[in-house]
Amino acid sequence: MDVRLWPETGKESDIRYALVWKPPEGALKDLPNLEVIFSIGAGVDHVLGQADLPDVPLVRFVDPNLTMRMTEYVCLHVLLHHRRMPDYMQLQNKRTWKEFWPQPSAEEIRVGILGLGVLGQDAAEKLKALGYQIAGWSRSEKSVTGIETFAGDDNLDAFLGRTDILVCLLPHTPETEGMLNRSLLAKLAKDGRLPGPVLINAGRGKVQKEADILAALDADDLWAASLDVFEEEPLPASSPLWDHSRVVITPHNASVSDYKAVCRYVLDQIAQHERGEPLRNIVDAKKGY
Ligand code: NDP
Ligand code: OXD
Repeated sequence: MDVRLWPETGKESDIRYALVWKPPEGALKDLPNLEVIFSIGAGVDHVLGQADLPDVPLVRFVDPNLTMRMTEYVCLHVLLHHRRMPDYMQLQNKRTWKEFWPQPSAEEIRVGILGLGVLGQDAAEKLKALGYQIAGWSRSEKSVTGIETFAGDDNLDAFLGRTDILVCLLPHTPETEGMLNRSLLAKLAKDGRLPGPVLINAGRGKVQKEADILAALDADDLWAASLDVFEEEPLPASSPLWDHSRVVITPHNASVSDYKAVCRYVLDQIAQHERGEPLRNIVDAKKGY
């Protein structure tokens, strides 16, 4: 295909498709023949936030490679806290051999996944295969074999009350903004087999309140956290999260879009569109994801 790299786009009327991550304001307006915007990421909050977004379908990235990478991240961090790796790494630094900390088995640990979409469902299935007790929470009712499902705000407290390790794979929307706050974290199970509840957020940083996460850690409402996304990215060097012994930080790379996979996906969707077939994974702008 004839590909132009912004801002060297040539004649604006030549452009029929745009492939974007975080487009600069105004980059997408004044393209009179634009038919589709493709997002390089699964999340589209930053695209929907554009002031002058053209009224054409916005297609998000949904791909087995992206899903697999996120599932790797989620399984890694659930296991990391369950098997107390941060503690063992500190002991290793001190050349200390300590054999015994209580080692509950996976089947004694209840993982709850906020957001039972493409990524949440795959992570749920793989964690289930490892033996964990899994539940998921979504906006609409779901039925997933072997997984307890909860839907809507009315069932959120029941979901939290049975959760030892909370995994957030929610998009950032007006409804989800700031929902990982003090009051939500205080509702996680207190009768689990780990020393306390664990939070893993690989959804979006604006879904969490970092000051509340720190307060919950101080108050023992949380025992540990793995955070891949932050209210401000990069996470400022001044953030106390960096120094917290029970917080694991990764730089928003839980699941990075693989460029070959993105190209395959976009070429395939364009071919379908040009054959007159419907596009897949169109974002619902009203829902925001
Ligand atoms: P999906 O759209 O497939 O799933 C989103 C899930 O969230 C759905 O189950 C949806 O419910 C649920 N949800 C959304 N809003 C609400 C709400 N208000 N109340 C309850 N449930 C809600 O998205 P993906 O699984 O593909 O991706 C999820 C997010 O992961 C992305 O939006 C992105 O922010 C993040 N991401 C992060 C990456 C990283 O590297 N850190 C990489 C890739 C994605 P329902 O099913 O009922 O619609
Ligand atoms: C995404 C991301 O949304 O990488 O795909 O955050």
